[in-house]
Amino acid sequence: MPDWDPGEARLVRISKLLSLALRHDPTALGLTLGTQGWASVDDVIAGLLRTGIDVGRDELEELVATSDKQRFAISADGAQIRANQGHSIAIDLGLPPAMPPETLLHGTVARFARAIERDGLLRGARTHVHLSEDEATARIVASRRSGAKTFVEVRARAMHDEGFVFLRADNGVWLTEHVPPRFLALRSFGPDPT
Ligand code: HQG
Repeated sequence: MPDWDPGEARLVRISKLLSLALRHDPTALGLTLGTQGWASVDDVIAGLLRTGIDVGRDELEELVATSDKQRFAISADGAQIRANQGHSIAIDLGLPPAMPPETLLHGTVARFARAIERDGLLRGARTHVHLSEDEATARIVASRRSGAKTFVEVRARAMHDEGFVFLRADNGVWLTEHVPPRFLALRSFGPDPT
């Protein structure tokens, strides 16, 4: 028995390729993204096959349904797939502006804290700053990086009331273009409940 799970490794690999193609570089799977970031499921399956991964439609649908962060969505007619958030290419997801809760959180690492307090939260390479509704999710986002984890509390409702636009992606991630320093405060995570 291998000491890693070949099934899981395969799904992670597919998920990473989908993230790359549907958020950043459609040519990675030979795709063209249509309006609102949708790509044809048939094209995605053909693109994966060209990279040596033979995925059936059912398996792809299962991956989308069970993805831990609900990164992808399949259209109601089953013909199209898109990333719910995380894009660096300019995609209008067609989401309506939404009223955020009083506060939203952004998981990050302590080494960015000083720059964040100075410049606010910047979207970097992505189209938006990504914000979470709860501490558990912010902790998962922060854990993608090495070093001490920390999080930023954003006075989202106050920003909204001043005219900043917030979108809520289909997986519950909140998106906004920039969080100025006056709306944020650095916080420490409590003890990890897991
Ligand atoms: C940091 C993942 C210095 C910011 C997650 C973050 C999310 C600053 C990094 C989604 C800064 C950007 C996005 C400033 C922000 N100075 N550093 N002024 N402002 N930063 O990956 O939010 O797993 O682009 O704190 O779940 O970490 O890919 O953004 O550390 O939803 O599906 O700059 O990606 O989803 O990093 O993650 P990212 P993020 P997936």
